[in-house]
Amino acid sequence: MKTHEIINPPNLFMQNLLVGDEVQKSRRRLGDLMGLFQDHQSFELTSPDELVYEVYSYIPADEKSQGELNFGVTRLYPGKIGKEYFMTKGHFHTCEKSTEYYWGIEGEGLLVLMDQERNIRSEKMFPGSLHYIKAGMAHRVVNTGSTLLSFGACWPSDAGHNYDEIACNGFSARVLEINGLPQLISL
Ligand code: PAN
Ligand code: ZN
Repeated sequence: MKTHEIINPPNLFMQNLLVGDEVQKSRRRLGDLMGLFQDHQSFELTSPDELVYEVYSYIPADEKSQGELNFGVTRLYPGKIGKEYFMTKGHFHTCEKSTEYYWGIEGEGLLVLMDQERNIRSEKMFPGSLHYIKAGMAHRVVNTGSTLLSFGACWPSDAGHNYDEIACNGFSARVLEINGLPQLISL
């Protein structure tokens, strides 16, 4: 008879947050998001220090490793620039075959997806919503609520993030508050 060792896994995912020394943190403030929002005049009136979102990531393997997975939690704060809600930068994955899961933890918002032909679709996000992001789809999250929007993500370690395409050409639709309601408007 052989007794196997029972391992304690990293205790990182606590109360829907990622915490611990192995967790990488990044913050995006308004000053990091120049050019993202449509209304440049309103943007100029804001403080560049205002926090828009923070990303907590657990990246256990090298970015070039195949078959490995990363895990993250993003906390996107409520707010607007003019009529446009706070949102993540959004990106395509560099490896076009890479897929990803997002899931809603707290708050409400929209996941905006765009294919390479710039066709748009959007899914509501709420606690418990599950989103399978297919290969080749750019993805961005918009907080349409008045409270924090928190969501989880799981993506291949070798996916890579292509922000340039979105920085240059944007998404082909924006989420704006019109008559008090979020609307997805094609440009
Ligand atoms: C997520 C995103 C995170 C922040 O972990 O990186 O929500 O959004 P941006 O990267 O667009 O600023 C993910 O999609 N990883 O692949
Ligand atoms: Zn991604």
